[in-house]
Amino acid sequence: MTSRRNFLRGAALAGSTLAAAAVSRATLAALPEVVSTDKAATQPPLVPNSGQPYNPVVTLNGWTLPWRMNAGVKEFHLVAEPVVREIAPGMKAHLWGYNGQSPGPTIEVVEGDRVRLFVTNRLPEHTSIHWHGQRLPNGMDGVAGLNQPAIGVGKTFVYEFVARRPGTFMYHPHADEMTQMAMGMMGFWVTHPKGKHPLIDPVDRDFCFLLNAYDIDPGSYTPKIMTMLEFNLWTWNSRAFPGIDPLVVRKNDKVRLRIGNLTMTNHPIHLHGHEFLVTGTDGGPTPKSARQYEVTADIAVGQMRQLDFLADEEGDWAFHCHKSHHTMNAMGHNVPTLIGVEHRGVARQITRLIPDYMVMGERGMADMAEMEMPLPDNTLPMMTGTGPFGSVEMGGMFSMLKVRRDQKPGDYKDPGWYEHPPGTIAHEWTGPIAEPARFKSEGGQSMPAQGKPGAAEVRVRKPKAGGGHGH
Ligand SMILES: [Cu+2]
Repeated sequence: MTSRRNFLRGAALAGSTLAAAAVSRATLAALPEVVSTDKAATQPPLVPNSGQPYNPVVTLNGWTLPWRMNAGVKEFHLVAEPVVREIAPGMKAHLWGYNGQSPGPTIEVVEGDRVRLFVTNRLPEHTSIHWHGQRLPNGMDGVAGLNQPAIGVGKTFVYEFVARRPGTFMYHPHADEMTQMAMGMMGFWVTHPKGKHPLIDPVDRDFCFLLNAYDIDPGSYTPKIMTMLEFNLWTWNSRAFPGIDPLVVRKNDKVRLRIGNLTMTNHPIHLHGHEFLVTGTDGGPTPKSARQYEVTADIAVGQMRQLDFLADEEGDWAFHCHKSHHTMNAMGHNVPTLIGVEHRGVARQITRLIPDYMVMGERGMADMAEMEMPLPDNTLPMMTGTGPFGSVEMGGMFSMLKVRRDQKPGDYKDPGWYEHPPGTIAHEWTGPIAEPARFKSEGGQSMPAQGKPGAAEVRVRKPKAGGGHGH
């Protein structure tokens, strides 16, 4: 962050102190300096130091690309290149991205801005960039072969257009998309309205992230690019819980969430404790008459959604994809359901042949979260996040909305776990428990048994009292 701020400040300083016009013309004729980061932490919002003012977005586990003004044009420089991305502590992936990270940095502009984007290709194959959702001249749309020749290895292309409508957009290659998007090439784009907009309310905190997915075999680093549906890492901005930062807000903040989906399936994104309005879609702001309160927004492949809400309930609220497989990290999916199967004896026999054989799932999968299992190097536990009351039994597309009354405006630091007011936590009941009884209308008694269970009858196996976690 500091280095990028310094770059901007440095650039402004150079313009003011070097009087010779020839020098600045020479400087501006060159490509904008490449700004890059190797960090996966959420960077503070980039407050604009030129052009129209706006409340900048916070890119979850990401950052915003600085620009320079060149004769009234906002100039950005994206570099497509191989990157190393930490998916979560304990696992790094070899991806392709932009300016040191996957996803690439967020591009943030104002409606009516003329934007010039230099794109340098440092990949081992050609690429292009499509500015997903934008109104622009056809030749700037970025489909290699259709709208432009592909950007060859080592080449730099220039895109230039006016950001005509405000809203939430994405960018991604439109050349060998299957490979390049499976490798993590994508980024976010936000166009703020110029001035007051009848359908876009100002907010206190504006978060954005992309839904993406990878198929990386346990113990390896590079995504499999042929995978169509069976991805094993479900990520937000190429991070999996507990690597995804919480969304930290101040109580009674107006909050906006901008989410784009560049995976191969839809994601019902679910927020606890609050209702939101879908205030924007792919086409821009939603008419007020068409908005309704929701707690889950399904975001289809290739879509962007903008969700607004008032954060008026304090606490640590879960925020996640509601497809329960998407809140899991890498695992083998070909695991039979073993709930209720006593297989310790079998396991003992197998362990003689295969020393590392693991028994899993006898009582459900929750045991997995607490097991200290040996994992291959560079592999995340399947569900691994821990909260103040123990394992959260989640991975993947999961984070938290942390609402605090004493969070300072503009402060995004994690405030730690919520301290519940006395008497507001669900707790174990220790009083008397009545015997189960039938409703009177059903005869007031159990059904009489119809003979003995047959040999093939399914029987309920209940865990022994107190024997829940014998590890
Ligand atoms: Cu999902």
